[in-house]
Amino acid sequence: MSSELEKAMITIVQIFHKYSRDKCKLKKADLKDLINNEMSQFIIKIQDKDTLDLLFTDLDQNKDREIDFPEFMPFIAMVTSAHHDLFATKQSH
Ligand SMILES: [Ca+2]
Repeated sequence: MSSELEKAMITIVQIFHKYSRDKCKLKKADLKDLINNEMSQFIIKIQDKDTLDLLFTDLDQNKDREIDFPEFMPFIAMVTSAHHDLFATKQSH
């Protein structure tokens, strides 16, 4: 039986594949859907195109206009880290 952390890791993989489908890569619209549907509590919904373009360009390390899983993970790490900072701030008060 998987631990809570392992379940969380499996969920990340499953969510990535839900949006990347068979090609295992996220196009810009897929990334937007993933963020807006699955991360709306942690980050503000992406409304404008400029924000999405900036984020997408930042994550797309090899510039093939798609986000593969290794390119996606730093984004998860970044958002999780931001959540940790918020959590740590709340704990210290
Ligand atoms: Ca890429």
